[in-house]
Amino acid sequence: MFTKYSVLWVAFIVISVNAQESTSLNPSQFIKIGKGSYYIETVSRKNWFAAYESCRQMKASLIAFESLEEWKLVNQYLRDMQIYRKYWTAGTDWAEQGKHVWFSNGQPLSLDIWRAGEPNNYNGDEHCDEAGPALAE
Ligand SMILES: [Ca+2]
Repeated sequence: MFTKYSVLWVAFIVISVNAQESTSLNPSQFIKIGKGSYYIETVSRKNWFAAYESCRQMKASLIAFESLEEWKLVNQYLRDMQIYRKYWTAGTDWAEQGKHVWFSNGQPLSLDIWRAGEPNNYNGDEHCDEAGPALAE
């Protein structure tokens, strides 16, 4: 079985080529949560495309949750680490407005895991879906 490598990247809402900050990617920093391996970037804020590009450089992808269980495990980890920031997922409706899919596998978003308002198209030009841990459960 292949290990799935997923990245949770702190979200930077503005879609701008100047939104990038340098970061030193270190694929050895993937951590095991449940059956997957995850890289959690909390410092370098990037727009969705720049974040995705950085994921691909590490042969990973922005996170596409496959099950409620995966989402619960990841968010429990984030709460345990006191990480409450919103992060990018692979969810987007760039291909067809209003139809949100996981960009990494083309599957429609079907899990009820989103913060209020998401998945959305913030400001009419964002097209990308952030997630983040609830403060308590
Ligand atoms: Ca959004």
